[in-house]
Amino acid sequence: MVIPTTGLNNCGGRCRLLVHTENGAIQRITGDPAYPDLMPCVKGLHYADTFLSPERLTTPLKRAGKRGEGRFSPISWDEAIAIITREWVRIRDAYGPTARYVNYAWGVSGCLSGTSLAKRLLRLDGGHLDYYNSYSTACCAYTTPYLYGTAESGSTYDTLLDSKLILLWGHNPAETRFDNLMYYLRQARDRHIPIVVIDPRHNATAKALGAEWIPVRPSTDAALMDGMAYVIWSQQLYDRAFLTGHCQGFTRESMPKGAAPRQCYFDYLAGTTDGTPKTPQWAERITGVPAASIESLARRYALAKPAALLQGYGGQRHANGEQFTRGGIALACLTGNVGISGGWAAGAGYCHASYLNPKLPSVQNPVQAEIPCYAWTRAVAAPETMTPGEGLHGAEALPCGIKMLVNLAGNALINQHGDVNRTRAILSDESKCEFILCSDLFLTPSAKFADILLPGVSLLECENLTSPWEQGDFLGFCNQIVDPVGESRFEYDWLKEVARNLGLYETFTEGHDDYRDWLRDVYLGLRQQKPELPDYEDFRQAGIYRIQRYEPLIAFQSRQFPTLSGKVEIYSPALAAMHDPKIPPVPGYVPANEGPGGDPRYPLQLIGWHALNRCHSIHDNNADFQRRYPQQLWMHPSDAEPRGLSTGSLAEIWNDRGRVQAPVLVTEDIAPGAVALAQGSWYAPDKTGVDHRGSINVLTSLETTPLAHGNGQHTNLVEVQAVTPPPAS
Ligand SMILES: Nc1nc2c(c(=O)[nH]1)N[C@H]1C(S)=C(S)[C@@H](COP(=O)(O)OP(=O)(O)OC[C@H]3O[C@@H](n4cnc5c(=O)[nH]c(N)nc54)[C@H](O)[C@@H]3O)O[C@H]1N2
Ligand SMILES: Nc1nc2c(c(=O)[nH]1)N[C@H]1C(S)=C(S)[C@@H](COP(=O)(O)OP(=O)(O)OC[C@H]3O[C@@H](n4cnc5c(=O)[nH]c(N)nc54)[C@H](O)[C@@H]3O)O[C@H]1N2
Ligand SMILES: [Mo]
Repeated sequence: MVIPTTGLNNCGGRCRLLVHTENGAIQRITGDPAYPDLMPCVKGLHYADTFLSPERLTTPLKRAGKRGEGRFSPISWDEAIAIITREWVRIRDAYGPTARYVNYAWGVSGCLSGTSLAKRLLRLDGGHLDYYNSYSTACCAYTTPYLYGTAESGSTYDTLLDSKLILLWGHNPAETRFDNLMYYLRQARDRHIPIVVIDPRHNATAKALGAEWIPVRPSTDAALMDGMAYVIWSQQLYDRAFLTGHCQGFTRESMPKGAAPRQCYFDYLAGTTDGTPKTPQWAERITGVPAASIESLARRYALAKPAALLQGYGGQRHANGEQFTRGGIALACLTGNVGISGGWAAGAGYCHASYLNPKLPSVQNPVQAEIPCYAWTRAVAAPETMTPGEGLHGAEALPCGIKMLVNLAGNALINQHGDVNRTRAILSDESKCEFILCSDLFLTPSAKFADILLPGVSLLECENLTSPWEQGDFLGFCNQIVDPVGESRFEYDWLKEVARNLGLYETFTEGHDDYRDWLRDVYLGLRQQKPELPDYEDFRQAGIYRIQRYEPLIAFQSRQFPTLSGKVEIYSPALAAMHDPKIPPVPGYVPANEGPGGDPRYPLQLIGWHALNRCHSIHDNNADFQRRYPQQLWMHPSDAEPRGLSTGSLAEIWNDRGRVQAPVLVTEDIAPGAVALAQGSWYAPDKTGVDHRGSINVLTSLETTPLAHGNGQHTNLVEVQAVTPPPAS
């Protein structure tokens, strides 16, 4: 039998999968040539190996040792549900609903997820502290609206085929996917559209497309953008009509009332007020990109109209990620590449064209307070410091700290969050957070910190509705292929029992005893909006529905910008009013604390990236993948040689926050002074606390970014040295 289904993890795509079974057992998973833009990568092809492994959790577990030790005793579902209900109510009554928090977790990125269901139940029961932002796009999604009035600055990727030059800036879709972006980039390459990749690493996309690579020092992109803008301004290559017609603050004449004319972007470039012209030579000293390359790139970008500058999220997951976003938008506007096919407006680049978002009816949260998602550890450890200035929304202060953490299908309690050693200390203190509830497939580094750990079902064991990761023209269906492993349960099936104990069964389920009934009703609701959708049974069998009459969408084609001024706010009065030197009124480079040269003890800049072989931490325990894709520290020969390191040497990488070990890959594919470890490998400390899997978050910082209060997890200073092998015994 061949059963069609779709991926459900947060991996940058929702691939079309064909699961081949014999007598109910999975033989293999393949792609479907009928959907060439939705072909799976190595992860999708190996879901059965990863998810149906003998390491699966099979029963509910209750913590037996100290929190975080990873010792548990099996308990029955009834017992687990009774404990959950008791803690849920106890914490609500003792501390109020704001003490309950559902952590960022995207292991299940479909219509029904444990996370969205738990929030639903908490809201029906008095509410919970919520979060805003994401670990993905904190800086770009928060900052883009200051300039454009919206984060929807992306067009559909098919429009890239009208480009004459494509810049991929901190973007690596050959590994991160971004829906069907590579499908169009490959076509662009075949049409000889030049493509340039700007990244500290010669990334897989540059290699796959044979693109030009411009290595840049991490966290310095905004200086490179300034240098390019300087060339375009001083050589008068800019689009005067777009600038004067649609933008505020490039020139003195277009400054808003009340702002000093010399605060404009061109004066910043000229160095009128700070005495530093942002010349390519200036930018070279900061970024490591030769001035001649900067000038050439600027000229090519300004002259090749239309040209597309796409920003990935890698450049903004930095301590000064807001400025990366603003600099990209400034260049797109400067060259008039906004609102035209083949151009690209830069910034967050969201594009929800033709998008059908299958969702449960929403329930208002009685609690107004929201924290930035990256600040949850602060809300546990030092809630009194969580103020509006620190990003608290909807309240002046928190009435108390987080006392109950619900973490369902997520590994961001430990592995995906920053500063693992600090986070571990916070979570280990049972007087702070009193109850931690997790549901996962495996005993992950986060799951080890659970008080109650529940076995979830994988995407092969349940149904769900899916939609594109970010943009696309289809609705997908996740079909159940095999029975749940052991006693594992889909989150709905125990949450509805907690609801029953709370006297909320009817309101929680609205008559849907089976979660599949919700899926059907959500689908039928969408069908009312889009009557072209097929009958539900036909849709399930097909596993996908492609929307008819799909139109390419070009962001800002109408040249309307939903800002206060109606113009693109290159000069932002709202940001100017903050008087924060880290968020200047116009775009521009702001050095990161842990930028190049920031600390003589730690001369190397460490970045992470999302590698093909994992979806965040998922698949890291797949033994076959471990052999095929070893975790390695990328290092330039000029940094490796003086440290006596060669490919295969075991290195220790450290800073004040911790130590990790990983084998080295000496390569010219990374900028000198930068080192890189793929994010997501499972934190594996020894007794002294040194991690042995190259788990990058041991080294990352919990510091939040100045405007968005986001995660700068790619900004880290470290030192590296060879680990002397232990003497042979
Ligand atoms: N295989 C795989 N794909 C994924 C995911 C996954 O875990 N695995 N996760 C998905 C999710 S949830 C997200 S949010 C996205 C993430 O998408 P991104 O955030 O775009 O992915 P990253 O790999 O972190 O960064 C993209 C590139 O930016 C580069 N980079 C890092 N620092 C800098 C810098 O300072 N300047 C510049 N110019 N470049 C820099 C990295 O080397 C990398 O090649 O990916 C999605 N796709
Ligand atoms: N240093 C650094 N840290 C990062 C990033 C980075 O670039 N650098 N990227 C950040 C980004 S963009 C993101 S989105 C976050 C991701 O953070 P998370 O969403 O927490 O990451 P995942 O590793 O995808 O966690 C998913 C968990 O769900 C489990 N799981 C998978 N399928 C199922 C299922 O069907 N049911 C249940 N119950 N469990 C399931 C998996 O075993 C896994 O433990 O990480 C962030 N962390
Ligand atoms: Mo993400």
